Amino acid sequence: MIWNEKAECMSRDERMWLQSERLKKVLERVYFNCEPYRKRMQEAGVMPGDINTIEDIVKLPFTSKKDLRDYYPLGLLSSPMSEIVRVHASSGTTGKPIVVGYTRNDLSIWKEVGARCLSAYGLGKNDVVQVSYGYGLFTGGLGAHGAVETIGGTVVPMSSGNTEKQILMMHDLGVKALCCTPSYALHLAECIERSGIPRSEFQLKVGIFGAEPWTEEMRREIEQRLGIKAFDIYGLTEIMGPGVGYECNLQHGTHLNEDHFYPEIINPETGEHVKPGEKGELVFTTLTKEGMPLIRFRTRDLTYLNYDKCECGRTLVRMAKIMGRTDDMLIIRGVNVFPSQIESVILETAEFEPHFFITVDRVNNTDTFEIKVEVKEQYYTDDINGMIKLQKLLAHKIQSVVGLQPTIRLVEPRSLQRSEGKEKRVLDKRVFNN
Ligand code: DLL
Repeated sequence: MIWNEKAECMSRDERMWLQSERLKKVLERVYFNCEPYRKRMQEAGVMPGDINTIEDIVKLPFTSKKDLRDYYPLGLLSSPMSEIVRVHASSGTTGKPIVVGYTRNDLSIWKEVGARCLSAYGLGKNDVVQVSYGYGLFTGGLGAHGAVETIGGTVVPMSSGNTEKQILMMHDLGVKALCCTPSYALHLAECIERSGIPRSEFQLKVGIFGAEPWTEEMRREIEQRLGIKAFDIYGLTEIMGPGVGYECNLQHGTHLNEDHFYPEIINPETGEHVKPGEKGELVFTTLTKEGMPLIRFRTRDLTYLNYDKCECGRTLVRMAKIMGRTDDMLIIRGVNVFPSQIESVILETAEFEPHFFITVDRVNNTDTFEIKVEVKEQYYTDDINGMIKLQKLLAHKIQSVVGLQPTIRLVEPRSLQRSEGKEKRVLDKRVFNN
């Protein structure tokens, strides 16, 4: 189902024209209403009048997370505070969070793009949707909530945590779709398996998963364990929250709502555009936001774009699954390692549960690289030789993918901590030791 056929299926020329018009408007807004943006543009020697088409966007300076921190909490607003009806904040683990303000119109655009997502997943007014993203400053809960109400579905506003009650509500209310992080979905699947309630008693058919990177292997694992079809939803606090992008039924990439959020892919080192289809850092310009529009915001997410028309009929550009963030990448003994690579290998190997934890440290001037991983019940034995074999198997597989031999520590099933929101899978002790 397509929620807004005009917006989602318009020709590329028509969309570029729309993007150009919207870009000019948003530039006027930031230039005349937001001092830091005006200064930045003046320093770069570019005035709103110098921008005529969307392709001129490359003349504009980037905005970074650091800018948002420097102007904490709301120094980058382009609307008076009296127009701001809500704030959200990112879940930054260090220092101050990033705070974003939304006007009433921003919230209605958020609902519109959210409705596009849910319709693409085949949901409508007869469906019960459980929102298990956290409610509060995090955009997940309230963002998904607004989308469900917009399509006229029935929202079960669970927020995160209290897994037993989550399962009770899901079961008793005939929930059809579940919104949460992929890691929490996996935890819920495990708890449902252990509850003994037959899966046939649940109506669950659709998973709406995002807020953290997840691999195709993880998708298959969750789909199989919950008996559902799992869809990607993408978003970030600074730009809007969940609804910036979504998968259609064909699942050949995540469609970006580029009539509202204009994407570019740059080489993170040089800031230049990469060749079409090449991987790099995703950058967004909000074309319609009023509260806190951002121009060429560097997300740090790594992906590539595909502009071919999708067979679903949508012409919205498709983004490949996020493979990680520039700041997620571990450099261990000079080798680049992404946690998503480890996830793929572990999920492809039948003997292991999809739960692992990476610890990196530096001992005697050499990086250490350890992976704790849960062994499946049926493979977990007292037989030391059997366990050593498993260790070697995994160390070898990981080495062949990332080019580096980790130390594998096998642990019992269900012994690693489960997450209710975004999973934390890496501890880089070098950061603290330096
Ligand atoms: O995670 C917004 C969100 C909530 C998206 C619920 C989807 C569902 P932040 O906390 O600001 O906002 O984190 C944004 O999370 O830059 C990505 O690195 C990552 N991320 C979000 N969605 C996906 C996804 C929310 N579908 C950051 N796949 C982003 C991979 C994702 N990574």
